[in-house]
Amino acid sequence: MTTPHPSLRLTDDVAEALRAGAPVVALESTIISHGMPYPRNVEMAREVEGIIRTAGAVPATIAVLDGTPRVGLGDDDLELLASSGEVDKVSIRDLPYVVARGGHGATTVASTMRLAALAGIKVFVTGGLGGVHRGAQQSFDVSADLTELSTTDVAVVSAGVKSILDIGLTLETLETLGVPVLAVGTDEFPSFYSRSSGFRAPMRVETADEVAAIMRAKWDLGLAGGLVVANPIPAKEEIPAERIGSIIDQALADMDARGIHGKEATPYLLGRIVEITGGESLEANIALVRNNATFGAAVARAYAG
Ligand code: PSU
Ligand code: MN
Repeated sequence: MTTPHPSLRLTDDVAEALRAGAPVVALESTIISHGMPYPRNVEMAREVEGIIRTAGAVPATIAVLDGTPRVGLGDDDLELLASSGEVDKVSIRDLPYVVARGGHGATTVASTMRLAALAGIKVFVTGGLGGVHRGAQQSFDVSADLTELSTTDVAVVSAGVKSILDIGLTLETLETLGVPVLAVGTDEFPSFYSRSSGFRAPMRVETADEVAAIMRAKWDLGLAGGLVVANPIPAKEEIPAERIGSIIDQALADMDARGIHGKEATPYLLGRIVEITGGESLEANIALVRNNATFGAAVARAYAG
């Protein structure tokens, strides 16, 4: 095992599990502070921790609080992340700033991966990954989630990539960066709210054991970096691609009309899609996170052996 980096503060249960080589699952906090409205966000955060515990792993939600990178949070911490307006969205480039200033930061996939790796955690569960934005040919807006996946040894369980992004260019970039993309039980790469995306998944797996074996094979070969585990939303909870497609187009048009870009883009789009769907997208989002928590805990158990 890795000794956790001394700048991190771990909860006792997370520290103990890591010492014992027991399964631990990292969770991000941008999804709480900037991905869902209050109070569904904090209910989701608590529920997902419970799912992971029930499945036999220890949840470690990650955030920066008062300048300290925290791995494992208490109930009050989750409440603060969910309800305070004072929590910045913190990706890799923002980490030094929020730490030095003693601020609060909700970590993205990229920064959660990095802090998880510094703690010695190998499996991370989220909802959706960042990627190459539509129009990135002009805007250069490519999430640091992708570059992080190229360097940091963590498997990230998501429901794929939303079509607020350019899914084809995101998959091409992951190939360039040497990141395995494993779709669970499907030939098609899933697109978050929908099981289909129109893109074939590069690799298919059926079980958590297979994912764990691929993680070992990658790192045993000295191939640095993460893996994308793309777990489709359950069929009964999906919003079919035909229906969500036009809603996403509407949200993108509204974003452009308001001149929103950069780190505000993803939070704005998620919120706007919740508004346009009258909350249906929020319920789908929560359902897919639950499903990922169950599978991610199984991967963590399989990897811990
Ligand atoms: N996609 C979602 N929900 C989210 C995010 C993405 O469906 O909450 C968040 C994640 O934290 C992801 C981040 O890492 O947005 C990507 O932001 P950016 O594109 O600014 O890197
Ligand atoms: Mn961006």
